[in-house]
Amino acid sequence: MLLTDPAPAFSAATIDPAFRRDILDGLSRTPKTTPPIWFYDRKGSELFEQITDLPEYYPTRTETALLKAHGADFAAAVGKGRAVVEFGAGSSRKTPHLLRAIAPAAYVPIDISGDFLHASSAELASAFPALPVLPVVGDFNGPLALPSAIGDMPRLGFFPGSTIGNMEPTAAVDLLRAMRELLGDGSMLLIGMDRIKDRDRLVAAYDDAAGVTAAFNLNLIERINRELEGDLPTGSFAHRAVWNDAKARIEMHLEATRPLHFHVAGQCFHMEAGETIHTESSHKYGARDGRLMLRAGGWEPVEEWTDAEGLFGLILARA
Ligand code: AVJ
Repeated sequence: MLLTDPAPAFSAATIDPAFRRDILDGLSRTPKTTPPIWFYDRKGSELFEQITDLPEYYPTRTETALLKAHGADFAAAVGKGRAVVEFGAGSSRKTPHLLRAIAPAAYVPIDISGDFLHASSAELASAFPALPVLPVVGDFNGPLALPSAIGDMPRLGFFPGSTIGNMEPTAAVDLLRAMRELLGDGSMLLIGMDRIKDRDRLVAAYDDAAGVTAAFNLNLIERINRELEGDLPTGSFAHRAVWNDAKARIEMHLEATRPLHFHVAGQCFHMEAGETIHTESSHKYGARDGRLMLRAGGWEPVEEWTDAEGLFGLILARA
């Protein structure tokens, strides 16, 4: 059964002040950097879904295979009757495998993209008619409240996709601590973390032949133009994906292909030819790095699963 929240705070017609602030701040910095959460408007969320089906983008299919293969392990380790709280639920396509395995008492998907969240929650609720589905529209990087309907059920946080990799290590540890606070004593966390691997394989996953990731990156410019009265010349930006070995991360940039002058929300900006807007970092982890980061964030690793090639890790931890 689907039990929904009040309507999202901002309709398409109003300027979201947080989006405005983040973009103006980010474009005023040197180098220019924008937070990746703003990729996920409706079109961005749909493009991300397309990314997950690309032959080059191994994380989703590898993690989904792990979730399918280890259901009995999860059930044994977490028990029944938990409230599953998913951070950044998106389309929730991986979630049915987990829900089928552990028979939870409630499911709380949290996502920043409200219309997308409600559509996928409705779908999930019809696939699991007896399960209370309680979507929360919000940014899990800020303060959040869990629905009161889950009462004092023990919680299992679910944070798949290596979304944690979008964060700088300090912010990632802060987020893990905040999750520990939110979920409470006795909670557990199942988290996906993408592994360090061959550089060419990593770069290809973020610069696919079909150009879907390029469209996903460039959609940010279209969104700024549409929602923040911008006049950025979409055709004068190129998608770049680079491996930063010192920081063990893939970076996505939007590179100005000529000198540019443009406006956003009444402010003027300038870019040199070749200058970039750094739009996303996707950190990758060595075989035991994830466990160390979890411990720094207040979680004790219980078990870790990986595929035969060691492409992706799924770690279960307890509070
Ligand atoms: C959803 C943040 C895990 O970093 O791999 C995919 C986003 N960006 N292709 C990732 C993304 C470009 C994705 N995360």
